[in-house]
Amino acid sequence: MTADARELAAGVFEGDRRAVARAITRVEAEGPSAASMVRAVHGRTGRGYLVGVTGAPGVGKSTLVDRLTGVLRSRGRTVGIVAVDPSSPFSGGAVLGDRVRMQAHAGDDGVFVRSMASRGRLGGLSRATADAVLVLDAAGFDVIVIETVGVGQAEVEISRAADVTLVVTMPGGGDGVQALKAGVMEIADVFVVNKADHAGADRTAAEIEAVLRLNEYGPADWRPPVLRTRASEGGGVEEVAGAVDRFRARGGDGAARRRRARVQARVRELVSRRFLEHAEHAALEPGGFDRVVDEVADTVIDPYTAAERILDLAVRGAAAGARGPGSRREAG
Ligand SMILES: Nc1nc2c(ncn2[C@@H]2O[C@H](COP(=O)(O)OP(=O)(O)OP(=O)(O)O)[C@@H](O)[C@H]2O)c(=O)[nH]1
Ligand SMILES: [Mg+2]
Repeated sequence: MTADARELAAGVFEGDRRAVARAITRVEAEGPSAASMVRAVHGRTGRGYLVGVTGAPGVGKSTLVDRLTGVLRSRGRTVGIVAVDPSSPFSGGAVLGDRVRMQAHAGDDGVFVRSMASRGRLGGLSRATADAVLVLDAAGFDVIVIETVGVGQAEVEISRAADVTLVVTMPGGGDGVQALKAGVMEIADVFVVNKADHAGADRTAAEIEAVLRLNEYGPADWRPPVLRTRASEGGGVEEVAGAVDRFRARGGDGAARRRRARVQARVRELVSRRFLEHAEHAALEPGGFDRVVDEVADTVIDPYTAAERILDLAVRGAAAGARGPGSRREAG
């Protein structure tokens, strides 16, 4: 951990907004400074409650998050928000839109909003988002909201990583349930049918209820409620906050298990990434990885043999590195 990161972390622990912003910028970047930053703050994490909000573009997630933030603030809770700006062409203006909406909380030290762009770097997005959440957690925010568009697997994964997941939809075209992408239905702890001022909200809610009756989604001790909101006026948002509280307050070890699954997934992901980096760039001689790939492309060897060979070389290289310095690149 660098002295630099430690100093920044001290600012984060005090809730210094500039330090929080700079720390998030660090974790957004790929490379050793992100790891160093996380190392510096991680001991202070684990207290914030993580609320994932996902749904198709334009259903009103940001509007809902804004209103929910208002409700939480009125109860004295502080709120950190990470909004993942999708690479989807539907939502080009999301970042600006979020900023404008969040003006309602401008000047409120109890609210911190950060937008992250997913464009062109889906691979590192979930890591960067998870690390930004850790920074906000270490800064002492009571609730941390993660808004993602439920379009890609990475975005869905990000929401799944929360303590509670809200799936937002809206009435439309009589295909409310079809509009929920496969994989999104399963992760919802709370369903929100927003834009309930539009026609068809009751029908959409009924369709979701019907699907829920036929399937065993989510934790065994919890039946996901289907709530209707009019986020632009704040209608129904108190009920959403209430559902989150009830989910949080329920007994059992569900919350601990989810948390454990979350950190397990993170550690696994980091190990795979690091291992691949090591195999590609450090364990084999320069160009070695590409040469193995060439052999597969030329059908000299098959992909399984290639993987075995690389694994073998990488593990042997790592073992040699563990015995003495100099034979392997230092990991960040
Ligand atoms: N009629 C109606 N419009 C709403 C409601 N909630 C949000 N909107 C509008 O729907 C539009 C999209 O709202 P956003 O909150 O930006 O939706 P989003 O899901 O965050 O959108 P992306 O982040 O771009 O995916 C905006 O014009 C909102 O004003 C509602 O309850 N009723
Ligand atoms: Mg939004």
